[in-house]
Amino acid sequence: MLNEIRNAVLQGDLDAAREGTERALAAGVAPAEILNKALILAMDEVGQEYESGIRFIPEMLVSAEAMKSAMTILRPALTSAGVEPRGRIVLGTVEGDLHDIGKDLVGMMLEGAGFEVIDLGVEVPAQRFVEAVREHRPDLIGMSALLTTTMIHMPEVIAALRENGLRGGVKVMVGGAPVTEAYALEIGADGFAEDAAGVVKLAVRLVNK
Ligand code: B1M
Repeated sequence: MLNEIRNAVLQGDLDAAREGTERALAAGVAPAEILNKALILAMDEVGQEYESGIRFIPEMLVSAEAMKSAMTILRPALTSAGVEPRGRIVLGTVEGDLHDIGKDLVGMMLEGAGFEVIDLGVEVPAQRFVEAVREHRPDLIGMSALLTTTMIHMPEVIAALRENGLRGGVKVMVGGAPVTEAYALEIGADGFAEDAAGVVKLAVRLVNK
């Protein structure tokens, strides 16, 4: 049964992923088993295949959608079983920037890896990140920027967190096409990831630090 769900996610079959999850829950399989041994396992494979060039972005997106479809069934069961997420992440595309395809993919992969993702959407001003950190107390924040003219808002968010005494309690990840490792270092972020597979590894590393 777990293998069926895993295959459904790998193949990007939304109905099979959801129905397989329903069947497994009805048969008494523990929600955490379904999450760890089918869904997260499949998304790990998706990430590895993307890194090796076997899978491309559209295929990664359909698998992430299948994972999301299964999660609509699994999430209430996980909550009532008291399964803790791996960590909580506030995610958004920075001020002035409305590109959200990459950010959404990053969010889906993080959810697929067992993180709780609070997605603030696009064109998110620094103050909104600050409010979200106050409200949700995340372990991490993730900022995405696709424009050279908007990535400059990333250090503003970091400065605003610092000014509000919140920087110490949250790790900051940045990414997006124009963003580099060197830029992340320069602005005092805690990490940079090039793509959605890399961001999962980064998030796991940062929450375990
Ligand atoms: Co725009 N756009 N766009 N655009 N657009 C780019 C980014 C551009 C490179 C195109 C070009 O000129 N060749 C260029 C930027 C140039 C620059 O600044 N260097 C550009 C421009 C100029 C603009 C406008 C200014 C155009 C105009 O109006 N004159 C305008 C700006 C609007 C605004 O934001 N205020 C604009 C508008 C748009 C559309 C609305 C038409 C549309 C966006 C639709 C949407 O997102 N809902 C759009 C699109 C689609 C693109 C391109 C073609 C594709 C972007 C994309 O979705 N890629 C893009 C050119 C290109 O990249 N080939 C372009 C697929 C996506 C999966 O990849 O977003 O890179 P990506 O995300 C990756 C990684 O970057 C990384 O992981 C993701 C998955 O692997 N990543 C992270 C992303 N966020 C991360 C966060 C992390 C870690 C990793 O940690 C938190």
